[in-house]
Amino acid sequence: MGRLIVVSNRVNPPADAGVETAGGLAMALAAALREYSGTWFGWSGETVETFTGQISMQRIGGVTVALMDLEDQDREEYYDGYANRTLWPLFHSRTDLAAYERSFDAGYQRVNRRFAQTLAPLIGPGDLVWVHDYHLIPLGQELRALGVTNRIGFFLHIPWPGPRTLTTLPQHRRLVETLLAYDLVGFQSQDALAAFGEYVSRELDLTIDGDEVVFDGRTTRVAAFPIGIEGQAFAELADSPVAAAAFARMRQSQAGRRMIIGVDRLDYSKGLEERFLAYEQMLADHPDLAEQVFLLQIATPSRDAVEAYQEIRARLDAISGRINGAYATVDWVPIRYVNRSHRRDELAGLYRAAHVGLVTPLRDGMNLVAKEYVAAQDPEDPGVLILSRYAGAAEQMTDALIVNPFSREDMSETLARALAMSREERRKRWRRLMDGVLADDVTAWRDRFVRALLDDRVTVSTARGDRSKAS
Ligand code: ADQ
Repeated sequence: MGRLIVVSNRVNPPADAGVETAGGLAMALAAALREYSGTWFGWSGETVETFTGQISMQRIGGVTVALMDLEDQDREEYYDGYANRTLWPLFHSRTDLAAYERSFDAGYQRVNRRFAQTLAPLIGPGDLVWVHDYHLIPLGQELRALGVTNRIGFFLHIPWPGPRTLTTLPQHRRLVETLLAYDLVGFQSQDALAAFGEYVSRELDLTIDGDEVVFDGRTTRVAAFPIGIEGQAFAELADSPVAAAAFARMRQSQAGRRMIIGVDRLDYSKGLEERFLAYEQMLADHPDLAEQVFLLQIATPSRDAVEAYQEIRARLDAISGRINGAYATVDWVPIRYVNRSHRRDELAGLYRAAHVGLVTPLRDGMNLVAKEYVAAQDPEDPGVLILSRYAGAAEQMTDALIVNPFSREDMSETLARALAMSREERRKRWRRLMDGVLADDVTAWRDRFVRALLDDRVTVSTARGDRSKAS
């Protein structure tokens, strides 16, 4: 094969010494690119007055990075607009927050065309193109329109909505048809794949035969490729000096109390409001637990330009303040709510110091925090993972305590159960979870996708216990 060209909205290769801060996805894609001597192409995050299509090439952490600038209007209509205010809420089943504006749609099409025009000259014979996420769904079709015949794959990091939800989008049909210009389309979960299948059958009158769907004379292969983390490396990070220091500092400040941890981007899909209220419910239902536990919620603000994010932030400030006001004593604060971002090794130490990992999104493509929490645990004395049934990760991580994030009662009772769980049961559950995190890691994910894109007829279904042979 030729080179691997990865395309995503933003490009985030780890710097050489970036082990502490770069995310698992960035590390894995960077590793893939090094192996295939590839290129990572995307938006620089910068804007210029008039789009030029000029590419700035750099080598960062052993990876070739190709960046282009966009215009202010592109940022508003394509990024803040169609990506963050239309597709993100819609694909997370929040039609109440989804804005359907014609200018957003036009901006989305324009920027995808700009990506295609700028990228096409970089693609050589035999190169594989791997496009990432909802910002760039039409990119494959735009490249085809420019005559690119290479194999092009697409991976969706977020959920696929149910057909009724998706049809609220005025351009739903066009959007899905553009997806069928790819050779391979990957989803995070069987649930997302099934929802996609339902849509194409209902709205396009197409059937997925095995893992193939034919549209307009072209065959697209569709499958679930659950993403993983660098399990082994993250476990090692939890043993690093920075992690050990964070762990020790935390344990000291805990004063014998048990800690529940939540780590999320500050986003309405993560169920933070419901989580705070369920924790409050637990304090009300189990007065014996007062002063025995506390919740550390780390929530890094994101997408501040979008109003819905300002609103959720204000609501969380208010709810955490109210709960702390109602329950705190002179030497105990029930919720420690932190808006800072943390180094990855520090985060690993904090995960390890927590008796319970509370991961309760209302909708989530996968959720990597659940996997990081497991990887960071002390094998001798691991904590308990509580996981939303609506996270893609719930399909694989069946040894977690699975909850309904919309039910305060369920979450409150599950928290009490987790806090009381015997060490024996914790170890048993953790071992099985950890085996999964190590086996289905980010390298396995990447290799499976790239092999499938090369049309190597190998295992593509990776839901645990469902390793069926394709074709
Ligand atoms: P996200 O919605 O960003 O990702 P998630 O999978 O949980 O959600 O990944 C978040 C990452 O950011 C984790 O690696 C976490 O450690 C890190 N992080 C969060 N808060 C942090 C903080 N305060 N400091 C430092 N690091 C922090 C999208 C989809 C997910 C999907 C991923 C990958 O929404 O469903 O799992 O992509 O495909």
